[in-house]
Amino acid sequence: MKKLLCLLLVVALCSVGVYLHGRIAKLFKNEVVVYNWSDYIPQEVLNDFTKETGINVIYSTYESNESMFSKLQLLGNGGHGYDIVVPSTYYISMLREKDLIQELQLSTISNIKYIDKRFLDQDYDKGNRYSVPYMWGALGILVNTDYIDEEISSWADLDNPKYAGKLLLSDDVRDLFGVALKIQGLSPNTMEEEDLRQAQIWLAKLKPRTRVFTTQVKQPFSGDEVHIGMAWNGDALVIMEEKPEIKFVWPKEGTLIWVDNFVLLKGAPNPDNAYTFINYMLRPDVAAKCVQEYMYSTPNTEALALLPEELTGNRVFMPTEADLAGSDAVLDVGAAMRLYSDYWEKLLHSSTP
Ligand code: N2P
Repeated sequence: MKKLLCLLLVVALCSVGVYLHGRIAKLFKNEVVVYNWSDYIPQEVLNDFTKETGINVIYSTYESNESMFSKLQLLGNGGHGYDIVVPSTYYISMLREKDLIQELQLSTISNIKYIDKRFLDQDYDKGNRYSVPYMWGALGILVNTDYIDEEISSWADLDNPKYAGKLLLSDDVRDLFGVALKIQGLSPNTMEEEDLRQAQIWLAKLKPRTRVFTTQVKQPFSGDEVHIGMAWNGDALVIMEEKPEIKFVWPKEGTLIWVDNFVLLKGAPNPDNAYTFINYMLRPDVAAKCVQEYMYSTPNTEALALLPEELTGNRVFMPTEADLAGSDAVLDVGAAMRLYSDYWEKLLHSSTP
């Protein structure tokens, strides 16, 4: 009997020990949980951040605003466990409406002073109450001149039966439909169903010739799986370094421009660490490192000053006003976003003619 009591006591003490260990570990867990676009922050930058601050970065990635948004909606404030996400401007108000993000204490993000005023206090987030810009870029046409002789200058040039099986189109819904709307003279921020129907007709014509719908363009282009297609300028520059026969074109109709931003989620488990992280990412040397790796442009003026002229003078990286003439910023279309998703689904499931 005595033996049994002793054994029970030992078991009880062990359980309490395990329980306390778990609680204490949780209490002292020093981390920040970041959910970001893939290929957007170099691992070295994350490691340096941990070295400097002692804060571990729990990092995971997504491929589109839509997948990030639906995941957050699905998990809700209580369940996502993330501190920071990096939506494009037009998703900031959508996240706000769903009550998924919280106001920032801008005083804790002192490095916001390095951000170009032209990127601050914009209509989509007056006073930057919820967001701080990270990087910006735009869509253009990537062409492998080893295979394609035609002069490419317009989005309409993608519509050529010669490119069947070698064409890549973006699966970023707003970019894809934005292009299809633009070449018909319609607004890429339209909220009209009829406009989207028109856009979808053009895309349905291209669909059977399309090798792949993706924003992950590096692999298909570097493996010569595709010869022409839509690509963001940063990815284009990375590919062109490896394959000089590939050229990037700013289409004459203009393009779609996006800016991605750090936001703090409601229910963020580590808000203080999140502020430290955002402030770190805005440090000019850190922002410059991110640019050098992924070749997207930065709104951080001090970071731009640290970059080589060879890059900042490159029009793929830093398009001129003329390159971007006729371009549009992608804007929040409110409830009409549903139409874009519906027509995208229709396009995906339409049978080929
Ligand atoms: C880089 C992320 C691009 C972000 N892969 C497009 N908004």
